[in-house]
Amino acid sequence: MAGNKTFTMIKPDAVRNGNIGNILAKINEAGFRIVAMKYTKLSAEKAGEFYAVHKERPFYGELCEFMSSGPIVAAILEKDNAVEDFRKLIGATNPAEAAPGTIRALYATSIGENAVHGADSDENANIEGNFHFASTEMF
Ligand code: 3AN
Repeated sequence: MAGNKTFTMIKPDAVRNGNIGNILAKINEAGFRIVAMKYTKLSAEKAGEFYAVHKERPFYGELCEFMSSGPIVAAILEKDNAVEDFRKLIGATNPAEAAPGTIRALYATSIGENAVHGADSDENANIEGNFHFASTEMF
């Protein structure tokens, strides 16, 4: 059965472009409840740890540099079928291929600087949520 929590980050490009409020509004309109949220900044080392699964990919260095280039908003979200529904809400990794109205179609600038992260499985949502939040910060 699909789980009811997912993990997201509003990435440094979207924060720099002033889109935190717009993105949170889309998340709320889509029926997600915010379980935990913080405005924070990843060190290059922490970004490297978070994206360790992509270590062998050619864009890993660029990705870690970008994700530590400015503040982000990290959040745990709750809704039935959260992981899949959130991936639909954010759209394809490449904004040029993201469906109209999705967060990446609206606010991403490139495949690397694509405005938001969304966990891709229940297992990763749990790992990523625990990476950013202690259980006492979840409501
Ligand atoms: P998604 O975030 O849609 O799950 P993944 O897991 O394939 O996509 O990639 C993780 C992150 O790595 C993406 N959000 C994006 O920022 C970056 N990325 C993916 N593909 C590329 C690429 N070809 N060039 C630069 N960055 C990329």
